[in-house]
Amino acid sequence: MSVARKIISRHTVDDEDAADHEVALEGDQVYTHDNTGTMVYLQYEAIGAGAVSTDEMVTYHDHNSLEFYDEQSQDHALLKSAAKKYGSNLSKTGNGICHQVHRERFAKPGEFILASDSHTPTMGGLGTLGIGAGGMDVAATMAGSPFYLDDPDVVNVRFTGELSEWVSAKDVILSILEELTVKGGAGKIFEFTGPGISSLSVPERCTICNMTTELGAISGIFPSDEVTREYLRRQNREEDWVRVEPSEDYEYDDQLEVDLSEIQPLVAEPSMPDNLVPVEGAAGTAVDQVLIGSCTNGSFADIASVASILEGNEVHPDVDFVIYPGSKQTVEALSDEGILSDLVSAGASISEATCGACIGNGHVPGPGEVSLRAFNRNYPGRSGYTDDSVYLSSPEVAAASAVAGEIADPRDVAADQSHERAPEPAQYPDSDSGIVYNEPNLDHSLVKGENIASIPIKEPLEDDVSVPVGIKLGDNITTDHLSPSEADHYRSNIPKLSEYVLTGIDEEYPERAKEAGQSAIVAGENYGQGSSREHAALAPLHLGVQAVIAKGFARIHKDNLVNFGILPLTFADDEEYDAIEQGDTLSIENVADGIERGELTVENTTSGRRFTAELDVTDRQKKFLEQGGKLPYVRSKV
Ligand code: MIC
Ligand code: SF4
Repeated sequence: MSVARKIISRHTVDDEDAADHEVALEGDQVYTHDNTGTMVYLQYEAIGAGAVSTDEMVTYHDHNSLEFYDEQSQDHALLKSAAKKYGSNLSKTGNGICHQVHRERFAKPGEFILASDSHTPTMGGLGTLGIGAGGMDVAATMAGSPFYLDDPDVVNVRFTGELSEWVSAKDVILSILEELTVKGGAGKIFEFTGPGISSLSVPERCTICNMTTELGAISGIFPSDEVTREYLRRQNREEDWVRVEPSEDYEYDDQLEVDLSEIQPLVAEPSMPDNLVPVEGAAGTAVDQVLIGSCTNGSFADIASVASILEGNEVHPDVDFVIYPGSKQTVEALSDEGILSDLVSAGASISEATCGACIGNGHVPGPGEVSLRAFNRNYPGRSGYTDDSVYLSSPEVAAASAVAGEIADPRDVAADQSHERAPEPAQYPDSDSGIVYNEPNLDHSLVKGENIASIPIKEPLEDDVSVPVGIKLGDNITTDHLSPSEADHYRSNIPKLSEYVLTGIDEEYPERAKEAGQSAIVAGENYGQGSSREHAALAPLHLGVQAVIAKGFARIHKDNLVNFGILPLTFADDEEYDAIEQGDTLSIENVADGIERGELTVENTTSGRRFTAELDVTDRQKKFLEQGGKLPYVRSKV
């Protein structure tokens, strides 16, 4: 078997509710954070379960750790109290980004981890299967329900050769993204093998797995080998190591060959991670701001590599250069090795270990400014400024550009510099001072400040639905469009959050949808790509959205729509998309019957056209749609 298949089969449980094409997986660990976690816990409370049932759970204060708004402090108070009540460990403000801290301190090879964040595949760098899901699905797994997954295709990416100087793991995944695009990974797990992997360290492997999310994939994974063992030894937890490798001559569902020595530095231009050009193509573009970090490039290795480019150089006077370390452990290691002071004296500024600017929390670029980021996403407006111009690259390209004041090739800027690829400290500092280990205490009360609204529960769908098209959208709509980062402080207050739905595209949409009472959304391919935030379903639900009719959906978002009772329909014939206009009235009769059959007839009463919309969901999910969501169903099971 492949590594992914081995882990899947070891975690598959018999479950009568799993469809034939699904696997029902039992989770070893779960984690959540301060952007999605309040909904996780409010739903967990509504389920009525006791202490968390997985072996380990961690709650991270990482996205909004800087607490710009008191609403975010209220979220933190709720999460702290919930972690104490239900028995989750808590990673405190400033301790670091969930995916980085989790791989440093908690993830174990061979295990299956579910978390309420789309970049959970980062765990694959350790030979751990990490999958991202919406908060309701994470709450269900905390309560002991399995996680249902469409049986994936496992695609083998076979690496040969070794990376050349100043080319890094980020360039590897960007080059795969260039080939496959942001929807190329749908329904797939990417498994990285071949002779080339022995030259890639665990932090480099994590960078590659992290951005399998941008491929739209379910996950990415490396084998757990001697490199993994060595990393865990440096983390003082070699006892967590087990070998997990694919069987020899295993035949994967698909295969890709990548010669690492041929990879060149790449840059993603605004505003999609697959809008890639070779660094020469973007070179010369003046930059106002350069940022390095996030769960993709915040490791010790990434930042030490930046320091070697800055050696003997200085940050350009016109550039703000900020480093966002991925964890407190990274800061401690950089400080122990004397790298921190080198960075600061060369002109870098060092942030608290947090997601920060990656989702528009700080360093929001101004009008006309160019921002270059060694992060993972440059969706429109994600930086916090609607008309932003954000480029993505490796930390090495970013550092060279910070020195040059314009996008530059590190092989030019650092031609005379000596460079060790992906350096690691002999031993990582293993102080857990940022982690609070909690035993469950069900007598504890949840702290709910005034911004913590109750979770919306949908009325079951009516049998005849007649609704206007509130908005017609194009391809690749992200959950950042649906639930914009500028409103992240309202993540626990869906009525407030709903005022921001799709405003980056059409400022009047929320008002229009509200006035209509009930409505539908029409969209193109890959609707709901990006983050796992179920708010991207909950906020439209609050505006009265009953159905989304699209050419295609991203996995996590489709599950989120079903979990909250919104119909995710696809056109049987994509040409029907062209015949619909915003404002047309769509009428669907016999909804219950259509849900059962997986096919609904839609009449556009404005144009007089009738067309077929397909509903590709399991029998279990049909029940959610009939009952108004997943919550009543899970509650009846625990
Ligand atoms: C993101 O990178 O978009 C986030 C913020 O981490 C999200 C989670 C969220 O929306 O809170 C993700 O990737 O799932
Ligand atoms: Fe945080 Fe950005 Fe990673 Fe999301 S992508 S978890 S916001 S660092």
